[in-house]
Amino acid sequence: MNDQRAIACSVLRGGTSKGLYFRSEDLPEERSARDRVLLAALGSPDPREIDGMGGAHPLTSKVAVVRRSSRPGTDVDYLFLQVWPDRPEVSDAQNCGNLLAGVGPFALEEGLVDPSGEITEVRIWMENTQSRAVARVHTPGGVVRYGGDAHIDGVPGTHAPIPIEFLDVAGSSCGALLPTGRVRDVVAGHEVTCIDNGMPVVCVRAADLGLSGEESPTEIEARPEVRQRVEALRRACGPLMNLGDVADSTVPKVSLLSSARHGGALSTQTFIPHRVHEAIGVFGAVSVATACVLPGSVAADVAGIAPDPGETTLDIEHPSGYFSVTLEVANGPSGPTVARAALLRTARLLMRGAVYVPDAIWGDR
Ligand code: NQM
Repeated sequence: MNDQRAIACSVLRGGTSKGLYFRSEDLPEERSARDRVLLAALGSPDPREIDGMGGAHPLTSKVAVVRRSSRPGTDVDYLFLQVWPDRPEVSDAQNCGNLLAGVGPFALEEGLVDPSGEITEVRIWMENTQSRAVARVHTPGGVVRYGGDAHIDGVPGTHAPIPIEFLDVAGSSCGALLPTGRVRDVVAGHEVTCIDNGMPVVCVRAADLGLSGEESPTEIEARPEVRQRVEALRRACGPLMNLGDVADSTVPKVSLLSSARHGGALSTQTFIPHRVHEAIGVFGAVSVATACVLPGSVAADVAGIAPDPGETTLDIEHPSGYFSVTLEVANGPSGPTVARAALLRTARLLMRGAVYVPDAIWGDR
């Protein structure tokens, strides 16, 4: 036996992110021990995460912790943890709808859920936001099928579709869909819409930050004055969104909006919150799409659409394509409300085995 501890682990691509998936019982129960183990497993803190499995970017330095659920009508509980590549911190402050796409396949592979027919419905409790998702995973012959003809922008090739549905994500982090109580505010001199339909997001016009909306993530990240203004705006919005001091938090995200260029509802460039997303997060897209259907919001102004009540699908453009979000819009007493959101992701099992951390990190030998 060597001087390392083996921990059962799978690596999956979930949507446009990638992460390590663990069964909850395979990690230390105590939080600081768990975080120490995860930092070692991913190789953080180190901008290259060279001594671990992390991918040196927030989108590839992620963890999903999954267990059989004891909640009625729920199959598994899913906890998302963001492992910062460059600082020794593990955060549960936000959810991740991309890693969520891998939870169904992982639960089936691990025997936490039994396959049922061609398509298995996996009912997932999302611990970070105390809300539910239902994912439909292809399981012909009782095994997960990863291959298929569904394409999502930001991922090469095609894979089996995993449709996911959300019913109750509004206000799950901020306490209300519109946490400031208004559809539009002026913060730090900018008109914004602060919204939380699964992810706290500040919507602001790209033009207000001096951008055309066509810059790539690399080009935006190379402009320190834009980064500083976005961060100042984000920190000012945090307390107004019931998130308190957000200096060290991964939320809210800031989505810069401009007119659609490829026939979608609008175009986005999203700070998550310090790097610029190559695409857009799942709940980030749901929140921006929801803002588009709320009259008077900054997003509705930019999108210029007025969807009828019922089911509507909005294509949210982002730097590597677009993200389709289907919303069930109803007319409430104080304007339109969104009762349900649905979208399509894919996922793929990449590795199944054990990840190693030094014994001294685990601390029991
Ligand atoms: O918004 C990036 C991602 C995410 C989170 C981020 C996500 C979501 O693309 O649900 O998926 O905004 O931190 O994985």
